[in-house]
Amino acid sequence: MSGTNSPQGGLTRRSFLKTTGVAAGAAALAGGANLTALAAEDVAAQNASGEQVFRGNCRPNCFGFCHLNVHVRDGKIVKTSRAPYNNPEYSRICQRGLSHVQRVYDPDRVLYPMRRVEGTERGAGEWERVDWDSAITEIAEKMQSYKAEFGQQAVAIAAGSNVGFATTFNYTRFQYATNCTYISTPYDNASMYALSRTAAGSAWEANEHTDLKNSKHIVAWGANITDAQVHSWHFLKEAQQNGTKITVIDPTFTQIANKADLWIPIRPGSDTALVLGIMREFFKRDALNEEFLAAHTVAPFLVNPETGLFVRYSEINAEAAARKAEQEAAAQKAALAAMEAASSQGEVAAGMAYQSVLGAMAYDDQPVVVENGALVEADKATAPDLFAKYEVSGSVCDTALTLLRESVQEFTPERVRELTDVPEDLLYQLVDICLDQPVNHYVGYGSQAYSNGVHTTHAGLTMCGLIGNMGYPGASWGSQWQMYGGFNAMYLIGAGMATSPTVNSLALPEVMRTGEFQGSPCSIKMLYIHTSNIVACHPDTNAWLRDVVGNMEFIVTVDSMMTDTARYSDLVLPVTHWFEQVEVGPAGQTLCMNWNEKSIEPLGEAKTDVEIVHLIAEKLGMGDLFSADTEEIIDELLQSETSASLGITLDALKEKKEIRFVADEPHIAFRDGVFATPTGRLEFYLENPQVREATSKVPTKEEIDRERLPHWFPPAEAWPENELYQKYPLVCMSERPRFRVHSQWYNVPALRELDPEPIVKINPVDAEARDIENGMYVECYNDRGHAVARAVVSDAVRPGTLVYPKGWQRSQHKAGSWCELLSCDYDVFAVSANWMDTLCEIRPWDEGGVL
Ligand SMILES: Nc1nc2c(c(=O)[nH]1)N[C@H]1C(S)=C(S)[C@@H](COP(=O)(O)OP(=O)(O)OC[C@H]3O[C@@H](n4cnc5c(=O)[nH]c(N)nc54)[C@H](O)[C@@H]3O)O[C@H]1N2
Ligand SMILES: Nc1nc2c(c(=O)[nH]1)N[C@H]1C(S)=C(S)[C@@H](COP(=O)(O)OP(=O)(O)OC[C@H]3O[C@@H](n4cnc5c(=O)[nH]c(N)nc54)[C@H](O)[C@@H]3O)O[C@H]1N2
Ligand code: SF4
Ligand SMILES: [Mo]
Repeated sequence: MSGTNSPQGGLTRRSFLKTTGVAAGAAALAGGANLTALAAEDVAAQNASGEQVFRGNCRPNCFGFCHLNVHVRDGKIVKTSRAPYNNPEYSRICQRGLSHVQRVYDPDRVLYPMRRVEGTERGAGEWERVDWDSAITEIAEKMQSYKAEFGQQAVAIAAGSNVGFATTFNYTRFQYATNCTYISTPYDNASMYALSRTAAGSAWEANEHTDLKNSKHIVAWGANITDAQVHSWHFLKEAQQNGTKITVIDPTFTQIANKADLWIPIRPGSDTALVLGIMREFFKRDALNEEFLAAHTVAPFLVNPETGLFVRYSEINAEAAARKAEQEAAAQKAALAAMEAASSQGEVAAGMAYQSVLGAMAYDDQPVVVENGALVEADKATAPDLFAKYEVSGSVCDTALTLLRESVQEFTPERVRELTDVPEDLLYQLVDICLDQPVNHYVGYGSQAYSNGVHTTHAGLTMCGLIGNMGYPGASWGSQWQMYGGFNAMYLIGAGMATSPTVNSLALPEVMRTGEFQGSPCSIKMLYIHTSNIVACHPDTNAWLRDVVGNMEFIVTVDSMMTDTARYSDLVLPVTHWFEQVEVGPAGQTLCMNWNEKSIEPLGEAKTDVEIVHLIAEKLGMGDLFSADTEEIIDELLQSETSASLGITLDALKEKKEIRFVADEPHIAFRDGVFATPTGRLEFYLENPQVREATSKVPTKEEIDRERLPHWFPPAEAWPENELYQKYPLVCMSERPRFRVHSQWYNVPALRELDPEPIVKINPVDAEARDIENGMYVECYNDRGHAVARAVVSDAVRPGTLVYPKGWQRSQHKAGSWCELLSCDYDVFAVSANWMDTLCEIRPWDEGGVL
């Protein structure tokens, strides 16, 4: 596929745009200075007609954070249009951004506090309007009475994936101050955890998208960029038009696969095996970047086979041992002093102070490497032996690189084919591509959506480390989005510290069923849910409804829409839509803090989250700790050295609308091979594998040992060797639809016209075997639940799999819902949801049930 062919009679798409200047086409297809001018003209013209235009920041978590013009006439939003980013390459809008009017004035909006009618079932949809004061009074009284009767942990707060700067962090402060249990939601954690533990990357750090043009190849691993990153697809397309080749690794022939130069179909859940096979080839072809490995990775470090730890200089040098003992004693002393100082704030705060001082202590005790046959401190070596073998205190030690080389040997091309279904010739082609640097491995969330997902990114970063394909323009692994972390963290803990636990939502059904968490009693009676549609979006809906909703005495949901989660609540509080309040969008792929003006007065009696928290806090007697003014909170959150150094202040945000929070541009992850890990290197070998978040599962010694290096194990459920496969032979995968972000925009007429109801895509072979015809209703089911949707029979779907666009409300399915099919199982280290690690069967269905 070549970028120079074009449907416009030999003109490239770029020159076509330049010569015609068609505004509509231009707005939809590309960014550029002339387009920004067009947008600005549009706004000026509208202003003349008496319309007011405000700056909105669109902030579902699609990672875009597009700047929008919100056009207001007579106090009503009449239109949204694209507003310029400072860097015009980022000025985008999509059909969701264009249809906000229908979202703001959606008949499903919650306009008043609503109470479930006494005596009716949760979910039955019988509501009565209550006034704000009684709603807030009930919340505050219930919080106090449950805590008094059952303990501090009895009230829990759960959040979803939407972020607003003041909204999110004010809730954290509230959770701390009221000492509530925090329900964490593990939505994209496998890849991010692998990134943080091996490279200390921030969130999902990778090279910025404006750098994609510098890559010779883009390899999209389980990344549905045309639909899940609509705002970023143009970067890939423009790169392709300039000669970059795109390879797609995906079980499904997706839209991006259709536009790629090469598609590598892969068995679901097997990416790690493919990466290990690539690494084996690197070793075999002697393709390693030895300078990078020696200077920027733990490759040359000797590993003690008895302990699994790096051999340290203090083990072989008496002087270093004495120095370390001294440092340890000093650290103990400092930690005890910190504990003492914090003791007035209670036992937990004192313990945390102790741990944090000890944890932050850096010892001058280098791992050792072998150079010219002798042991030296890693930082002193210039050309360490990457494959040294050395006896230390009676143990023969290998380097981390040797251990890696050994561990990938079983992944021969034949074995890789058996596991991944990728034939040898395609593997070799992929190896050639990986070596033809720089390569941007654009990694979506597909391969991490299985129980073994943490290892795809652990292996991927290791693979890039082996050949030095990172830290410079064009070379990267990941998909890039980050959140601003330089805010005033004291704001979160300034009103008090929580001692109540963090319970992962995947474990919550079990906690509610057993009343235990980590072996101790844990009784939760009340759940306050904000910025989340957990009933529609969380795995194993039936377990959630039965164990969590069923065992909860009181559920409050704060949303602007009557979502599934709101429906299964006792009290629903109406929150403002984004354009009815000021806020900062603090994250995204553009690496900016984004200002959002208030465009219109809140509809009905809607209030901001900040106002709601203020009201509850007031009733609890802590109103002075929680301002009702969002700007005040933003201002306080920006009181930090980092914000000052970046020039991020409330006034500057108001004026500039957008300020970058990352200095380099384009951002290059781990530029020049600098990593913020304890060793300052890419730690593909982990000395101390840790669980990401404590749950009731604890890893065994064997699991810890095997976790040190990236390794392959089959997905927990969706794998042919699983016995369940006999009964449920189809792997059930979701895809992000361009019509919704998760369940947001679910009821917007303009989008429903394009995408009216839940569908499921199935390969003709699987359809025929089950008498399923295109367009008929089908029921997908397993032991956990079912979902009914319309069948789309399509060759693009891999035989043995189903693909459904996600994000419908339960109430929009004819029966059941997609997340009923999913499991709450999780990997003990990653603690991340296994969205696609799901088996099911499918059969025809009619209105009355199964045909
Ligand atoms: N329009 C829209 N955009 C969104 C969102 C949305 O809801 N709607 N959600 C946002 C969020 S929070 C997220 S996390 C991102 C997700 O971004 P993506 O991960 O890019 O989105 P998905 O559509 O889930 O695409 C996953 C892809 O992985 C493939 N896949 C499944 N299993 C495997 C496997 O084992 N190996 C490989 N290589 N591929 C596999 C699927 O076929 C699919 O094409 O999207 C964000 N953007
Ligand atoms: N089957 C399947 N399910 C999945 C996935 C999958 O791949 N397959 N992917 C998962 C992933 S990666 C993610 S990130 C999750 C997302 O899961 P959620 O974050 O629960 O999804 P949303 O539907 O975006 O829900 C956000 C809710 O917050 C509300 N909201 C928006 N802004 C505000 C605000 O400022 N204040 C308040 N109070 N409410 C607000 C919206 O109206 C919406 O109802 O979905 C997960 N679910
Ligand atoms: S939904 Fe995402 S891509 Fe679309 S306008 Fe909003 S931020 Fe941009
Ligand atoms: Mo996500």
